[in-house]
Amino acid sequence: MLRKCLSLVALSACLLPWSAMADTIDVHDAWVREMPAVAQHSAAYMVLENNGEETRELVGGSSPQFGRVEIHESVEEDGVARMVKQESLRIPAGEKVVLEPGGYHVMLMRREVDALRDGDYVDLELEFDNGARKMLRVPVRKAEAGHGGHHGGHHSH
Ligand SMILES: [Cu+2]
Repeated sequence: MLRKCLSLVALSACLLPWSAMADTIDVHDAWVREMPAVAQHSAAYMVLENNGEETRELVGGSSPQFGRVEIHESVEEDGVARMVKQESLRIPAGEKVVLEPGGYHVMLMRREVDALRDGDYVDLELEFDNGARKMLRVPVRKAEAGHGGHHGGHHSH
């Protein structure tokens, strides 16, 4: 039984009853930026809300559609936008952290499927510091006009 369990899910999920794993993070308004056909990377945005009584940290993620998932923050230095990888993202108890264009985002790297279009979905698993994992089915959308951002690259129109 244990061996079978190990092969299916992470160790932490096997050893803790599901009640103890009850995660206190709610995800709202998640979306993935539509990518140009040639792009290998995109980003997921969302609001993470901590309804628990302890600070939680988002420590990573994975997606079957991408080779690598990282937590990034977009920063601007001397007028140049760039992204800084974060080891984790703190979500204090009772607070919300907003991941949005120009700020924090879940970076989706090395696309392994066909181009993702408005209306498609990205399966994204988020990992937290207490071992909790959260599976999300995140819709792909065109970036809103006016949200310039730096992920989209050059548009042809
Ligand atoms: Cu990024």
